[in-house]
Amino acid sequence: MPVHNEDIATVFDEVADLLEIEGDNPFRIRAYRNGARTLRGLGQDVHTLIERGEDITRLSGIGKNLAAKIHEILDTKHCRTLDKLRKELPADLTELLKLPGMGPKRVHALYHELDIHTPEQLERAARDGLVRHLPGFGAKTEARILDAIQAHADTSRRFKLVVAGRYAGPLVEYLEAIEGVNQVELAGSYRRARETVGDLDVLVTARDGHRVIEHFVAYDDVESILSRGSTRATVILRIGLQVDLRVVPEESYGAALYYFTGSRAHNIAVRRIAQRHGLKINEYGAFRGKRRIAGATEEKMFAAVGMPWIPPELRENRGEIEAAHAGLLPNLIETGDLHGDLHAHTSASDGHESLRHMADAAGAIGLEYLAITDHSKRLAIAHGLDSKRLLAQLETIDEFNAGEHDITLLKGIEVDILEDGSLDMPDPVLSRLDVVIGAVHSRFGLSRARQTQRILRAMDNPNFTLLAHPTGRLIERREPYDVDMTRIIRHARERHCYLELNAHPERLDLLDTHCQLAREEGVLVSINSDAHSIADFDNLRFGVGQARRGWLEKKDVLNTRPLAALRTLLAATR
Ligand code: DGT
Ligand code: CA
Ligand code: CA
Repeated sequence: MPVHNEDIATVFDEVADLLEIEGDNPFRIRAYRNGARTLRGLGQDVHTLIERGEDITRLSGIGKNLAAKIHEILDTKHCRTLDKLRKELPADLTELLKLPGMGPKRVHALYHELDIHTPEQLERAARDGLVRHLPGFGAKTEARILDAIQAHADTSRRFKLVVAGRYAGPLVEYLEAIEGVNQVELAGSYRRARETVGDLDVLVTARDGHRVIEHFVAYDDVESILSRGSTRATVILRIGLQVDLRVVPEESYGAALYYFTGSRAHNIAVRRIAQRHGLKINEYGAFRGKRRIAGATEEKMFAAVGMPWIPPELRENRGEIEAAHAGLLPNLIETGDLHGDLHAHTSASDGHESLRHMADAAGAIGLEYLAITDHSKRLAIAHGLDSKRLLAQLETIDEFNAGEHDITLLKGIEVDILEDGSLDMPDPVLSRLDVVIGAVHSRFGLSRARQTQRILRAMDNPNFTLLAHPTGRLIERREPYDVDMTRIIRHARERHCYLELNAHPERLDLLDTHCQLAREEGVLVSINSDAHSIADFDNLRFGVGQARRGWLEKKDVLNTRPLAALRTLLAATR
């Protein structure tokens, strides 16, 4: 079982949380948090670096102490510091941290002043009006806590698709290696490529269910077993991710895969249609009376209800059933359709690699072109470029393109859209670029009217090509800013500019429903990696997954065009 950066970062976060609850030294706490952030931002697993003989104390935020902890976790899969802290503090305290608005500081106060360590105790104390008197609290906070406890009862943690994938991949390999196992397939929201998953649903075909379940619950990464039977089991992995496993016979494979892929809304709508045909469908097959008329493949299941196979990403009951009946299903884009990438950073701003390395890496995965789009100067924390530094970069790009390479670099910038809608770079400089990506990085809290106006104005600049990460949301971390996306999409059509689908797994922004809208309005979408490191080019496949959820075909996506055709489209924005 490989240990991933995410595993180690999770340990460091928990250590930091528990130290803060104990009231430990702030520098020590911050060191763990910085270490976790560094690990999450690394392009590759830290054990790979170590195997290559690299000195990890050279990574920012990783000193001798944390490096030793990393080695300890890699070698023993344990962290003694964390084990000790967990023994010192009541186990439920971390449950309190999961409540929105409840940081370690507040948990510290609740624990030390009121001896509260479970959500139930907190609820009681809040109802009794005891919480408002604590330092850093108040009557409003107390009311919010009560709301949060109630809301928390019916929503639990979801995992980003990329994170779930890191645990799903090795688990599938493990299951495939079990004797007697034929197929192993991930179903559920993971197969539909939703941006987050609540749990993993794994389907296995095998004769001997017992044997598969025995092996499954013995998997090294299983922390606890919630249930186990002869054909199904549910476990929780150490990272906290739940996995549902079902074992079905070969002849029900298609039916079970269809049923457990969902979504629920899609399944219910199709089941209704089946009933009209006098059929019953469940996870074992499609039945007319007692006779099974389909079940071995998904295609046959769909055929039984008079439909062609529908790609999993569309199964949300958002029009796919009607489209299937009418023969109007989209021919969805695939990763291989992409010819280039229009958004990447270098070490000139906040990227980790030189321009040359980024270009070579993009060429190596078969891209025909790559736009270099570092930040503009307003984004000071990202070391954004002013005109002078940008002009120097343009010369480097000319030199690169004059050499013998498989890939062509395009000149670009990710320019800040300022609060009044102007762009953070003079027009004469922008006019020399191939790609001008406008981005909102500040004042997320503007009113809907002002935020929308700000973006429309930016699009009015004739140099503006592409709107970066259009809603600004960070999955599970930051809500989208409030804008009128319909107006923005229509304005993009009028101004002949384009929208980005930012493929960074924390963003996946455009949202799927906005992709659908862009397609209906005839506005092209560019699926961009927003790469800050070489490994980030892998983001593109998540972007394609999201685009497929948004019904996009090859023709709807700007960067499926070969370079010559792309240049024509980029010029059309001016
Ligand atoms: P998640 O895990 O919250 O990200 O979302 P899903 O879609 O993976 O949902 P999950 O894991 O609860 O169930 C997986 C699929 O199994 C779901 O999409 C549809 C199917 N399914 C589960 N329970 C039912 C049910 O009671 N009725 C129907 N029609 N389908 C169900
Ligand atoms: Ca699921
Ligand atoms: Ca499930």
